[in-house]
Amino acid sequence: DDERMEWWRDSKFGMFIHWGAYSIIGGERGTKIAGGGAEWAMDKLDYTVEEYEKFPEMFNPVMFDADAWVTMAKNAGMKYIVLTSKHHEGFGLWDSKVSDYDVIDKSPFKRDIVKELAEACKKQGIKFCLYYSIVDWHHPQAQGNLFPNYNISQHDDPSVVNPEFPKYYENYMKPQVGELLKNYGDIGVVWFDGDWISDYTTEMGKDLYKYIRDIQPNTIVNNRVDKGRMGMEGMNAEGNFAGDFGTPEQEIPDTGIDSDWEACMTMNGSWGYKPSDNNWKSSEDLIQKLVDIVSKGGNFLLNIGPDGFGRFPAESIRRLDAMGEWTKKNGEA
Ligand code: FUL
Repeated sequence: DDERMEWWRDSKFGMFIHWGAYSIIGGERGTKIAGGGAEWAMDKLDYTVEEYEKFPEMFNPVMFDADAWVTMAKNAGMKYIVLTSKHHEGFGLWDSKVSDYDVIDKSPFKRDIVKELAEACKKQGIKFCLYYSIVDWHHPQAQGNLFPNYNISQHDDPSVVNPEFPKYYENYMKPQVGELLKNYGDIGVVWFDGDWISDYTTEMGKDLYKYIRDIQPNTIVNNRVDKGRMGMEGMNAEGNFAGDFGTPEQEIPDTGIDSDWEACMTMNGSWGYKPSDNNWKSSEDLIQKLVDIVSKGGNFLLNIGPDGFGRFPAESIRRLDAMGEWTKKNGEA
């Protein structure tokens, strides 16, 4: 297992990319601005499934340039990229055969984004990884038992279980994860999220972990494949099934953790594109965080939220440049 984890441990620094139909919305609806992450727009701005579908239908990021994205990551000193293949909104950025709710079937763009980014990563010699959300606000079997009037907050309530969820797991989620592992070359990491919904079980997590490793024996899987990761808890302590590494979010753990971990963080306060959020961390702050994390034995997964056209925000590009200058001067992270 040490051998399987080696490239990841050596990498130290990676790029998270949150991109989807929510990148068009930017966290705004009329006079309302969503609090927190703009990738939660569907939930926070109270869109029904039907209303929300118009965003995938207009998703046409004509300025998307996979090679340019990968070059920006590389120049910053990053060694891997984690793309949201499907976030909680349920819209897939690849050509899925088990769903029409994807960029090929639903959007005018009709380009397989996962494929383009996978190829650009391979060409430029950086590891390609995928995020996949267990939570799916679009799929009727994954929405809690109140569909179509779902209420996401009820997903924290263990008494609100959708009896159909196992079907979503078997016939939709698992096949989708299978597609991502079979059709796009080597996948460095599968980064799950949304383990907290009550319908999802540890048994499913174990099954999923095995399924992935059977298809690609070297793929690394984060701890959210299991239930119950919370902040600093949920690290993959010995004997606990919790994937291959811990995922502290927006925080840096104290020293003394002997399992593998990766701190993920935003540059402003949102994962998805959110022009109203100008609360950017300074480049100095981000460099300091990188040093802090690496000195404690972790990896740093730093997020970019491209806009609906496929551009990285200028503020993000400036910070990537600054971090690149620093990593070049001070050797690899
Ligand atoms: C969280 C999600 O709900 C956020 O939207 C984001 O993707 C973050 C990395 O994980 O649990």
